[in-house]
Amino acid sequence: MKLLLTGFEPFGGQDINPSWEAVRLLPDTIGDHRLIRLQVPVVFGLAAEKVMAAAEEYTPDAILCVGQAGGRMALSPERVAVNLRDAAIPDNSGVQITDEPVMPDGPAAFFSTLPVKRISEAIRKEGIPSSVSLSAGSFVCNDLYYTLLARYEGTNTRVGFLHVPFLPEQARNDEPSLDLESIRCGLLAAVICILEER
Ligand code: PCA
Repeated sequence: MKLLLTGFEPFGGQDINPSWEAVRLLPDTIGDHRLIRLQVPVVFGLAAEKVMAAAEEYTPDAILCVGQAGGRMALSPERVAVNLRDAAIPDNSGVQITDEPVMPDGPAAFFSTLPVKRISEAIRKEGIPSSVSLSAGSFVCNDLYYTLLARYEGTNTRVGFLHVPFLPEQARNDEPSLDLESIRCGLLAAVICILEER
């Protein structure tokens, strides 16, 4: 099985993004399985273009995108992507999009085609905090997730999204965070769960 695993570049004035830091620590292979890792720009539209181009090249069986969700305490598989671009901050191209659809003629939402509850359980079994999240928000993570779910709907390519907390060095005041080793360990558990689904 081939799994395309993506993480984001830093955004919002930060100089690190735990999603890419964790993705880059995973190996290229697990048993007979291949992991293709890709860093993705935090730019509306462009993020999905880059991931779809890589997916055309590598024809993965599944795509797991990982993103930072500051303020969360747990690794959270996302159940739903919504047809909405509504950003509280500019993306990395400097543009702040509000109240627009991802796809003008698309459905309101798509559900994950990876098993969010089983992935969350697999992470918790490693002793890492995890809970299923209903929505990936309305910024670039959701934009990427929605576009991929639309593109691969009805195909054999399954698509999921995992949000991860801040690293300790990113958290201000009493914001929650998780160390990189725990995030890496939880992500690995999620990946193994996806690989073993087949
Ligand atoms: N998190 C943002 C975009 C990039 C990232 O890592 C989000 O949740 O939309």
